[in-house]
Amino acid sequence: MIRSLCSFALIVCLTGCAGVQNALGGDGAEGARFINLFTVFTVISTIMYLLIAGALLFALSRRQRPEHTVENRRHHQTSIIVKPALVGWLALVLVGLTALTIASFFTDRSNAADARKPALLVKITANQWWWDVEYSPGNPSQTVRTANEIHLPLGVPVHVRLNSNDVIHSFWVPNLAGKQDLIPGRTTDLYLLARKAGLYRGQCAEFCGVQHARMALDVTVESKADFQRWYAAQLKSAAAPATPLELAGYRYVTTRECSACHNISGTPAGGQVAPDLTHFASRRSIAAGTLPMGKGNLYGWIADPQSQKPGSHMPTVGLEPDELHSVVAYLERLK
Ligand SMILES: [Cu+2]
Repeated sequence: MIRSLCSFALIVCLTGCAGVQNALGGDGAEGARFINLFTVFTVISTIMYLLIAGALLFALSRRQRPEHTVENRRHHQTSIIVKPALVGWLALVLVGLTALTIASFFTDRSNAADARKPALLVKITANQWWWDVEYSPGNPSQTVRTANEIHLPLGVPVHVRLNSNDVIHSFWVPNLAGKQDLIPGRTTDLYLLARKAGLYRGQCAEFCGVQHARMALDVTVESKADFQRWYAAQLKSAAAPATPLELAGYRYVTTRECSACHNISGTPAGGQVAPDLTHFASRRSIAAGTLPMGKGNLYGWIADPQSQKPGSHMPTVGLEPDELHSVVAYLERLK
């Protein structure tokens, strides 16, 4: 009952964090365990606080009584150390601290158990200000590369291997688990076990430059069958252009400035320093969560990325209107 009330009060207090980016969501195994631990800490700390406040008020109320002379108080001070109340209080503190230690220990143990048998390896490399994502099952022909999104199969333990290409970032999907830093030159690890299907939002949680706030990650947790379908689609090469306009866009994107930075599998575009665009239009957002995926936003982003995300490494190329139309048409084809 107390636990439910505390959880409810916290949720009401933190409604600003509700939804797809909610540290109290408990939609991942680790996240749920941390909420339980947080609840235990809150309840025990609250009880301790109320007891201390009560004892203080009690002492103050007695102090104001006229019969409590200085001499009487001295007598009380020397005798109080043997009073049962003090022994009881020390025992309560000991029990409280022991309970907190045990709860922390078992939470850590359970998290470590999840990490023993991961069924999937996802390599995530942070860049200013986007996420490079690679699914590496061990067989190069089965490797999938995408950007600014991850898909996770429901109930499957996933090993996320983290690196950074420039500065320190932090990977955080609040609904699923805690934060983990991405450090240049050093690999760090995180284990995710999603327990509820849905769409979530990850966010870089370490200030990493002027566009730190626009470094988000779309997370889709889906059934194993849906995940396999998505994975199979991602393994395919990019869709071929189907109309003259798309063909013009294909020619521009794969032979001009775009191809120097972006990779599109099955085409001459093989750049490796910007997000992979092979299935770009299947994603939910543009530029690491900066804009929702859609024709209007695509026009705005490609025509003038610096006005949407100042400081981004995506340059303003200066396309002619007909070039812009064709590039947008081709990119929309990359489902
Ligand atoms: Cu960052």
